[in-house]
Amino acid sequence: ATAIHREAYAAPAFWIDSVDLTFDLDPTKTRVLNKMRLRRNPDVAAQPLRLDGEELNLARVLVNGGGTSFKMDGEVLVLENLPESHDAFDLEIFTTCNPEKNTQLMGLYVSQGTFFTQCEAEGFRRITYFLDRPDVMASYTVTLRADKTKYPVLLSNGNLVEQGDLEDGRHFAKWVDPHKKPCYLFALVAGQLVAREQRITSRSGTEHLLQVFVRPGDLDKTEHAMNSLMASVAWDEARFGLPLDLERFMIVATSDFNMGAMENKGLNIFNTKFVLANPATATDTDFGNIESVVGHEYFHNWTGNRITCRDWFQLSLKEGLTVFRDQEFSQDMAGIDSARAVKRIEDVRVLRTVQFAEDAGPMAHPVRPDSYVEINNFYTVTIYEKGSEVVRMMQTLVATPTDSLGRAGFAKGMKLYFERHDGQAVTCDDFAQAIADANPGTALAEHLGQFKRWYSQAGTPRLEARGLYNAAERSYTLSLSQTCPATPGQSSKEPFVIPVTLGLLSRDGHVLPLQLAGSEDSTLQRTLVLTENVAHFTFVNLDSEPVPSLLRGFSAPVLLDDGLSADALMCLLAHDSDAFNRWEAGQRLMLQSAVQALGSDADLSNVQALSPALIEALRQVLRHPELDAAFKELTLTLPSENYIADQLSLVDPQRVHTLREAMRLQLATALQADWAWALDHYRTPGAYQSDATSSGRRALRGLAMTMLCLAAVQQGDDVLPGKVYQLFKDASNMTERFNALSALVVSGHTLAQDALGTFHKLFKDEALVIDKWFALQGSAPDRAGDVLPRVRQLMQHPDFNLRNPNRARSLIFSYCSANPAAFHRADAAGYVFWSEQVLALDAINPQVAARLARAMDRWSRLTEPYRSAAKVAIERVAAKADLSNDVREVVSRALN
Ligand code: BAL
Ligand code: ZN
Repeated sequence: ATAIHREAYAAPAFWIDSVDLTFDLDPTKTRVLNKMRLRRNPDVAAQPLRLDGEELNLARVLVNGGGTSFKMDGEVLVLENLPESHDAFDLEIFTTCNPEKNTQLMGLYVSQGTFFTQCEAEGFRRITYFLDRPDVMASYTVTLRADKTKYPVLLSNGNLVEQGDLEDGRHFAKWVDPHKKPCYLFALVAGQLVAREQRITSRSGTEHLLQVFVRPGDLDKTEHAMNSLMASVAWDEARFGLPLDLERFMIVATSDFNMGAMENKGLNIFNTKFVLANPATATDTDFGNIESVVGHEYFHNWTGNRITCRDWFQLSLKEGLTVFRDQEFSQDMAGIDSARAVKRIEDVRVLRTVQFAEDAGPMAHPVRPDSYVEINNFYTVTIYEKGSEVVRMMQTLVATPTDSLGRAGFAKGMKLYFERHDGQAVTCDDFAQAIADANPGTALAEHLGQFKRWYSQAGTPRLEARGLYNAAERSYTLSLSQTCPATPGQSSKEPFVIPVTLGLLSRDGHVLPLQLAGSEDSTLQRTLVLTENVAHFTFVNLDSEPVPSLLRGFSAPVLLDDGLSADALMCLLAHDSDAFNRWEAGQRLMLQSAVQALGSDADLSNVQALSPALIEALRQVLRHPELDAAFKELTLTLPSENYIADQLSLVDPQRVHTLREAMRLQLATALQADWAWALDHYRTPGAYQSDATSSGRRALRGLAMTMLCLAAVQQGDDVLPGKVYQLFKDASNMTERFNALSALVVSGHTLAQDALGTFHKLFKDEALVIDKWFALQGSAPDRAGDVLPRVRQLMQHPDFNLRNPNRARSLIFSYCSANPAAFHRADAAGYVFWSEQVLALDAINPQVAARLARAMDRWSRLTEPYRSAAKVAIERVAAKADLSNDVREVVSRALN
């Protein structure tokens, strides 16, 4: 397969103005009649029409109603003898396809007897021949015909304009989408579904119908998704003035889906995981995820659908922006400031553990990549989460004295973006230009050209900060410098524009005013903008040496090295008014303890890596009368094994695991009485509520249960685990039940097996809960090398199904990607398992296989014997002749 390059972009030689599609839906042979109206693009030299297609059976091609000659170039349909004039002409193509055989879940497929589609990025070509590229935007009319008993519900994009019965027990529905769209936003659904419906009136007074379609029996799990959808509609209108532009907005859930969800115009298709929830089956995390994914897909209606991407290199134009919007939405929904901070911490934790690792590995790529082999491989945390950080920095950089967060300026920029580009397919440059042009005189406008390096340069910049206090001058000079490591294809980097939001504290924790030398203004917090490799900022009128609180709220996606002492970090942990940095201080202290212990020759299983002072500081947080439970849970959770490993140049996963387990046990036993207090103090009596405060209480109780079980197992005490087992059995909601189950499994108590059996019996008909059951076992601590045999055994379980992406992810990915010490075995058996599963999945679903392939991204930093064994396993996959482009690209990059 050859790489596609961003620089090679050329406008299409033809435009498609309208498409009229008729589907005769049949699981094994669906007939698709595609009538298009096309015209030559006058700006492009005359050339043949080349239509993309994949796994289609072509029956007929007519031009203006008559036969025409055509040829095939691979799977591309080439038409050379088209009318030469620039007038529009009709092209009719008749094809068939086999949805039941479509295990890739791209294009038209069948899931549990219902037809679904997935077209982004290049799935429409598996439905009909087309110019399958996002800059070709057409009007769609869609007629669906199918057996009325088997497929009573027939849905497509836009508005239902006609429906009725046909002969032989069949019926039809005709849909017209009033908005032009690229084909990746096309969707159809046909099957036995029921809907929760809600009529709403927008701020401007227009009426809309909202529908959430699910399988019969799942209706009692749709209330939260509907509430989230209504909240999303209201939020986008209130915050950005963006209303719902359709009479009807539909969400349909399917249990077979490659991604989380898909923003097809007016007909979002969702993985059930992000729709179905009730207190008995879904955790607080599920409730939160549903709110954010429903928001995300809905917000795409403007950022993605009304304005779309010119080409797939611009993917972050819609994804980074829409993630930013869904993160802001979730923060606004959380309400109180402390809950907003918790959401921010959670988002940053994902960015730093997953995206920073991507930036440091073989798949590193810029937010706007320069080339790809398979676009499906580029739906990454870099495009999404780092892309969101780039948008967030733009907001920060358009701040003014009267709009300190930049929200008003950013909203102005969005308005200009829509004024300029509504209905168009554009680039990341167009977006950045609009935000900057709407905010003249701001840092973004001043540095726009340089700022856009965040789009073009891969890698995580390192920001070094050092402060020097001058007692005689009562001044403090902060020196900031930046570097960025080389990434594949980019050996040297130019400096980035880095917004550094900071505050200063006195050693005893008081807020100090910030006054830059030469300025009269004094504030409690400000944002410095670093544009050079090195810059110095001097603050005056300081009576003592301050403790700097840098990069507040994680104001830029960089690795910060501030050289702060443990004492200074203790001060921030106890006093910082910025909740993010308060949490970060605790994480840094734990990380420092871990790195120090790993660098020593100590027996890691018995090492007391956390200092008494740090334990005491963490106790103060846990017992704090004012801090929220959610914040406490985050602060008392150790950095993950993967994140600890990321700080090391050479990684021995077993040593990292042993050390983190020892640290956790230390925290469990040293604070045992405090954990018992927390478990009791944070009960949430009464009916289940999914709000931030209640969820936080449950999260902290969950951590307390795990810590108490760990301590109990160590001490040979069965009473406490018995109590947790009782909590498991008596729980009135899934969060509490799963937390209790997880505490037993994680601590390795003998009651765990019994609890797992009970859990399966209770929820055997709830697919999403059974996914949790598999995932918990795949990610369980490996005490005797028994996790892999257990995973292999679970693959034989009647409930396991490799074809279902959720199930494959729950067991196989949990083991390979989220359980490093069980996966990196000295006997290489984990790697053998990985290579077998990548190959098995590749034959079914290359997209899912390529995701699993990435579990080996960090192989070259492993110590021996892991490193060599990992390489052998990757080479074994790479040696397979008929590998998909998806997997081939990942393993080739890993070996390069
Ligand atoms: N566009 C693919 C799914 C999503 O990001 O919403
Ligand atoms: Zn998206």
